[in-house]
Amino acid sequence: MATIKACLFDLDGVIVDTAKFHYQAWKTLADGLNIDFTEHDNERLKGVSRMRSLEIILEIGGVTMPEAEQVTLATRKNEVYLEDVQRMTEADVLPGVRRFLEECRAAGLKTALGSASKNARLILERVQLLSLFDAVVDGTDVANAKPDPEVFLKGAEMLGVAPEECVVFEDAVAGVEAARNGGMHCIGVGDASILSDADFVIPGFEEMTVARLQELR
Ligand code: B16
Ligand code: MG
Repeated sequence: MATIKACLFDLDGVIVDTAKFHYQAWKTLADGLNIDFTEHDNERLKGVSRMRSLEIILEIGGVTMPEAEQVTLATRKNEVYLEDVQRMTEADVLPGVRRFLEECRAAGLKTALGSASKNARLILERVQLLSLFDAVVDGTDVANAKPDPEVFLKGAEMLGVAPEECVVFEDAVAGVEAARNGGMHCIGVGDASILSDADFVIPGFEEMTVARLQELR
């Protein structure tokens, strides 16, 4: 049985569903450029950085533009996205997440957030979860995106816990790979057929308990 001392969480798709807000904001931008950007295309942006997301959309539309213009567009998209984030409340936390975080802390486990989003702290504040995390590593703290393990290794280091004593909760394939590349355990959140590299997959946190961490080998 594995010894687990810390739980590390991805943000979008695990703690909150911000993907729908990202999609709406990118869709507005794509419409303005006459690029046909679908919800199916949006799957490719999950866990990916803001600038890389824009590159993917421009690739879909076969559009090229100078980098300075790309920065302007990405900034504008973020302003639109933040209008939705500002409206977020405690009610936007996905079912069971707050209870599981509280259970982790009561059991003496450390908790950290590991997200590609530069808005991660703001979102945690909006949904009133910031105080339940011992460490937050976000898109402003790392140079290498998932599947590079940097975001999770930094989190483990801040917690003072060895990678093999950490379990990562992830909804994206690149995030599961990042956990694996960092030598960590991983519990997938979502579809088991997609997250096949995880130790096991849960549909969400409603049935998740600290006792279930004993299933990790
Ligand atoms: P921002 P995660 C990721 O969050 C999202 O999944 C991804 O769609 C987004 O592009 C990225 O954050 C950057 O977000 O524009 O707020 O910096 O899943 O790593 O928590
Ligand atoms: Mg995610």
